[in-house]
Parts: sequence; structure tokens; C-alpha cells
Amino acid sequence: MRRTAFAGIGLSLVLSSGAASAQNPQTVRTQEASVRAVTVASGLENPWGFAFLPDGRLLVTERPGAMRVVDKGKVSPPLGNVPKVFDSGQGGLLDVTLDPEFARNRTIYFTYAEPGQGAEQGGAGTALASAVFDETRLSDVKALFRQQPKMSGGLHFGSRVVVGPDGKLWLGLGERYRRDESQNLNSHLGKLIRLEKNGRVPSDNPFVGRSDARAEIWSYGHRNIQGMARHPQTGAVWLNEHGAQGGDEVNIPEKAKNYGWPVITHGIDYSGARIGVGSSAPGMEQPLLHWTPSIAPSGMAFYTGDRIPAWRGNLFVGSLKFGTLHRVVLEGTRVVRQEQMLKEIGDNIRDVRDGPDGFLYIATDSPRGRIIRLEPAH
Ligand SMILES: [Ca+2]
Repeated sequence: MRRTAFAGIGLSLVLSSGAASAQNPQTVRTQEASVRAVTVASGLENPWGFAFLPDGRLLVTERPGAMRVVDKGKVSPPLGNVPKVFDSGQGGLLDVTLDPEFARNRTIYFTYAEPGQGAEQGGAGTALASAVFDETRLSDVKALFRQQPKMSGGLHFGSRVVVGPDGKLWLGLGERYRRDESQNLNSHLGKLIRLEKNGRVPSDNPFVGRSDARAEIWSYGHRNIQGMARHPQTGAVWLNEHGAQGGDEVNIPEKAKNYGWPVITHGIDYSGARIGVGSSAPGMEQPLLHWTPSIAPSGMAFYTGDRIPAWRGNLFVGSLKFGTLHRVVLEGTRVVRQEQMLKEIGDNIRDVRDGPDGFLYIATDSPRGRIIRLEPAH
């Protein structure tokens, strides 16, 4: 269902009469900038993650399992040799990012829900792979990480992958809706994972050498990480995670620290029951920011572009619940103010990326999903 008009004080909507579509572009007034929302690709089936190729094209994942290239609005057929995914519930083909040396090595990293084989038949788990982008297909596909154990059901696969300031792969996972697993260091569920680009465990990971913990783990006590971004100045990896009813969080994950789920949370259970011991406990970290009611946070990005100066340095987080883009104005790690915007778009927002061309890009969560570029309206 598209919402085509939004009446409200201080908000306006102007529809273009251009040939492309009645909705393209849409002009939207926000608190500090008027922007044009320009659809640059449409007809994508639940796009989940996207990355900018050096030549201006986009590499896009669709949750049911296809990876495609968008070139000047044209969407390619599915690339060949993408691994089979567990396409059920929240599972499927998920995030994608480029190696920083992509221009030289054509290497990408992507995450997906991997179906179980053999003894793991019927289960699924989040996996991370590398591959070489070969225009119409992937080659040299290597699974770098497989979440253990695999679980039945279609919930809480996470996931996002970013290359950290240390050149490592940082992989955010979900707890597969088994909340106590987030505190169990012998499982990958509800953890942030840190790996070398070849999948090996870095020797300085905090739990290396411990028999009671998995060496891939960087931090724990997470619920379902669906947004990650590197801070443009500090280089720190920031993440967001879904709470239950309330208590969605933004965290800056530090080595070996416990982010609390399900012992502490600022939310409650969907039944209305209390979860854990409350909202704080010794030895457990407080989020930098939490949202109650939940916004169902998805992809996020820091905007570093020069096209919309009022937004520079702000953190943008998509909402899978309110069909809005959340803008968070920060001073360091202090939240100054927030804005909910772009309800006029009419769809939930799955991913947000800081474009190399200075614009901000979003992907809508819909079986007829779009990639939208936000430009200043002059
Ligand atoms: Ca927490």
C-alpha cells in the first residue's frame, strides 16, 4: 500500500509531473533540508543490502536469493553462482559490501541464511562468504563463516558485515529467537563476530584460547543486529539491534563486552511480561541510544556527503515499522536530537547507504522494492 499524501503541519509533498512516474521524484520537506527522493531502481524483490561499485553501478541483494547489478536504472538478471539461501521468514540473501581494494581485486563479502545439510537438515544459520564479482556471475565463492549451531525457524539471522578500521570483517548476528543463547559464549547466536578477510580468527580476538568460548566472538549479549556502519571520523564500528517490545538499541561494541540481552533491556516481552532483571546490571553495557517504542531498526549509515550540508555527520537508520528514516544528530557519542522523516515514501526502509557521489541512498522493504537517492531540492 503506497501512502501518496501526507497532511501535517510543517510537511508538504509535491508530486512531479515527469514522465518516469507520478511519484518520481517526490519532494519532501524535512526539519533542516528539503529533499527530492529520486527512484534509481525499482521492481526489486525485497532488496536487503547494496553497495556502490567504483563505476557508479550498484550491487544489490534481494532477500529471496538473487544478487543483481543496477546500471543507470536498469536491473540486471540474477548473477550466477550465488549460494543457495534459506529463503524463509527473515532468512535469505542479506547484506553485501565491497572489499576496500575492490578496484584491484573485485572482491565482495556477503551474508545469507544458509540451509542446513545432513545432520543439520531443517535448520539454518547465518553465513558469511567472499567472492569475486565477475560481471554476470560470482567466482571463487568461499564460505568464511558459518553460524553454529544451525537452528530451525526463520527469525533473527541479523546480519550486516563491514570492513573495520583494522581491516577485519565485522559481522553482526541475531540470536535466532533463542534469547538465552546471547549470553552463551559457546554459540555464535546473538554475537558480534570479528574475522580476518580469509575467515581465520584474528589472534587478538578476546576469547582466543578459551575452551568455554568461541574464538570468533568480539562482543555478546546482542539480540538481532541489522544495521552496522563505520564512524567516518573515529573509524569505530557502530551497530543497531532490535529489542523485543521496545528497547531497540545503538551500541559501539567494545572487545569482550556484554551488551546485556536478555538479562537487561529497556523493552518488555511481546506478552507484556518483564524480561530479565531490568534495564541495568553490573558488568553489562548500556546502549548509546535506545528506542521505545521500537522502530525496528534496519540498515544505517553516517552521512558524509556535501550535497545536503545540514545532514553532515548525522546517523541515519531505516525503520521497518514506521516507514521512516531516522536522523540522529550527534555530538561525539551524545545524542543531540532526532528526527523521523520520509514517511511520504510509503514503504519501510531496509537499508541506508552513504553514496560516494555525496547523496544519501535508501532501499525500501517491499516485494516491489526500490533504491532511492535523496538529493537536495532547489
Ligand atoms: Ca543491550
